[in-house]
Amino acid sequence: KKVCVVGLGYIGLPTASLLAMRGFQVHGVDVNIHTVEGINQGKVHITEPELDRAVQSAVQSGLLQASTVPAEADIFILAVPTPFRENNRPDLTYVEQAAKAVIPFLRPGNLIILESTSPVGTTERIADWIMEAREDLSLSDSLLYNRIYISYCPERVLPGQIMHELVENDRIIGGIDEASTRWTADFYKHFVKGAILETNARTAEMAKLTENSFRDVNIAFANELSLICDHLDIDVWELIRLANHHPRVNILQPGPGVGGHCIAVDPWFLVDAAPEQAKLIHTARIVNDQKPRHVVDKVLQLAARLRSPVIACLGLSFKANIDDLRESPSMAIVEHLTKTEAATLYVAEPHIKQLPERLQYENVFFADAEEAIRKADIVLLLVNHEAFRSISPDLLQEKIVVDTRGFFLQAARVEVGV
Ligand code: SAJ
Repeated sequence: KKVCVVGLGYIGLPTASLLAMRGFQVHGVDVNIHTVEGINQGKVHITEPELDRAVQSAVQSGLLQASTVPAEADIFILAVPTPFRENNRPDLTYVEQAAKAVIPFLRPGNLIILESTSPVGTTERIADWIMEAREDLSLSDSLLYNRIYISYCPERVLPGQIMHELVENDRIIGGIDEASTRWTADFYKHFVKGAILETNARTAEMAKLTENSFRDVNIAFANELSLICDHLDIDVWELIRLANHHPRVNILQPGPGVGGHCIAVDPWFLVDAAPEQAKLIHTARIVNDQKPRHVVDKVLQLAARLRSPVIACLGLSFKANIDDLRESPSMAIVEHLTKTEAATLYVAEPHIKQLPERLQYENVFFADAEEAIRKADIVLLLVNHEAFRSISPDLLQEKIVVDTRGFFLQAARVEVGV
């Protein structure tokens, strides 16, 4: 069977290479010509463990090729981004463009699967777009000779563990009808070891939004606790560790805020769809979005007590052990501190090679972690990278430590644990 994967990003490219490794003929599509040319040479534009080897062997085997235009296939997978606009409303432009790009290539019997995180009702809209454009196709089982099948199957992989989770995670599949669900489930069984859970398209769409909102609300709870503890002079990390000994309590970890392209975005899709009902989810978003501001205020208060303060900022990525700086609260915090010109900053981020352009100011220097700490009065830990584990606790003596992740807790004299 031939599969056409539209969108060769964090989800599409791993999926395309995995399918090729399972023997499918895969035609990958991306609007970015550099991405396409790179992939055709076996090169990968994304940092993700094991992905480069998978793409290389898929391209070498001849089963994966990339292009800027779709081609005829049996199955089409749409894996494009669904960002949100300034007003917190979902932006379906890429999904619409991807769907409309494949419509001319559809033949009776084809299956279209949407994997992009999408507002409830998007899969049905794709069906409408197809029916508007192609009178020769139908969605009815009674017209089997020209029917096509459409499903939603949300991706659930965690950046940093994509190749593993793509195979091992359970998957939810919701078709626009039972025949679509069944065919999609049969297809995923070729490469997914986890359970395949069948439902309808709207429930599957809602499930994805629910999963990320669940995590956002729970992180907001932890972040709110960190604010309360700061106010009441209690160590939030010790508090959470103790509370989690209760058999039915499992509190997540506070941090500098919530980043990434999913958890800080998806809850807005629910708020947008049901503003009257989604009150808790909305508030959680606000709590998490305000956390970086709180960290900045805390650090500025401490810096104001010093003459020509120097701050070591440890970590820029949106979470541990990755190099992704997009939508990173740590990045936002450092950028803000930079602009206030209240201190000299030494920034350490072991996963990148140089200071990002946005931080290139006279008062900001790129350094390794230990050098940054040596130079600093205040040490601001933003990301719990494994690479920071080797930092000697002695270095932190006499420093003011603002540990947004509770990382140095055991090792240092932690003055503030925001
Ligand atoms: N974070 C905390 N405290 C925690 C856990 C996370 O502050 O206790 C922060 C992280 O530092 C990061 C943000 O939350 O800034 C999100 O990180 P994450 O590791 O929780 O999630 P993502 O965004 O990398 O991936 C999520 C996953 N969803 C869930 O765990 C429910 C992943 O499975 C999804 O596939 C992905 O979103 C997606 O694409 O939707």
